[in-house]
Amino acid sequence: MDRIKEVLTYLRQKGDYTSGDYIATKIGISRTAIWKYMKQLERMGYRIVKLKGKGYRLIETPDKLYPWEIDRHLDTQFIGKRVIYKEKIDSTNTSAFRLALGGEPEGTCIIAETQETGKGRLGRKWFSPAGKNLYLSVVLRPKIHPSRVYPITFISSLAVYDTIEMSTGIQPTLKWPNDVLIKGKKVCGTLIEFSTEADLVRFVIVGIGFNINMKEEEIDKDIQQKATSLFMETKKIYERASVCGILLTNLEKYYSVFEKKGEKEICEIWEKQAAIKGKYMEITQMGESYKGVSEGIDRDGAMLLNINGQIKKIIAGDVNF
Ligand code: BT5
Repeated sequence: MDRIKEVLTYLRQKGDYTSGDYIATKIGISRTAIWKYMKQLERMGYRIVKLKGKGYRLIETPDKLYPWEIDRHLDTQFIGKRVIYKEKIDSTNTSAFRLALGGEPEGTCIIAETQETGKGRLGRKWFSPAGKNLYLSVVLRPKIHPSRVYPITFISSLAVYDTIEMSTGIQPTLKWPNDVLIKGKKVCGTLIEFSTEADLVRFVIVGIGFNINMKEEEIDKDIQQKATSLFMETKKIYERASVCGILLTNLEKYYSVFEKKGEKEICEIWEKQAAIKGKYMEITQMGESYKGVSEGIDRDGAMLLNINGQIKKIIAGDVNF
């Protein structure tokens, strides 16, 4: 993989024809090996033309989430430095969980073009059409008590918020606890899963489903009314590897705020951005429904709902405005 990345770097350097000899000398491999890499790149969807006496020229990069393509847009110390890429997977969260149990280090990102059993919360499904959106999971290993895990969902939502704003100029809305919406429709959801040992968190898996280039007619009928994508909002196609690099960079930015300043700071930033204080809402939780005015969120991420003067703390649920 590192060789592929190197070959691509030299191919892109001049933006013109690059001789096989030049790349071969730079990398320290034979011209035949270079030719083999060109063939491999073509099989992966890259379009390369060869001109006698001039060399190779890259004319098209495929819309694939290859690790080295994401890396070009990454500005992090550890998140996304190792990316495991799959065309198809059961669920990136399930896979990341398995890998983390086996000792996968902090920052590793598992990404797939499609998921066969993408998961939402409470056993719900995450619709994951191939080659359109982002489905990824990141392994984090914060040294915290399990009670402090919940606000990590907000780290993800805030990172997605900034990514949408930077990529499209649109300011989305944040909906408690884990949604990012554009004009009331869901563009992204986060699923946190974690493992503990005694009083400590062993690892947290941050799973993000982020709709990028999905078109209206490609959406499952069940969710057509409530889901959207960046394409549907702007009528533009986005380079997913670039959006992914920006997202992982933003994720590390907010994770470092969490590590340095704690969950209280993250909850405060999220609360401000979500502008939920004083909003009337209905929250359903395990079949029970509560109506009241939001007093904001607690430092552990729970919603504080003022129901006729009484404050009820709701740990998890679904909000209706
Ligand atoms: C979530 O659950 O929003 C968390 C979604 C996390 C998905 C990612 S994808 C990568 C990683 N691997 C996984 O297996 N999962 C994570 P929840 O709040 O329960 O919302 C689920 C509900 O959102 C569903 O019941 C649908 O109504 C709706 N939904 C499903 N797919 C959607 C999509 N692609 N876009 C928008 N809404 C969707």
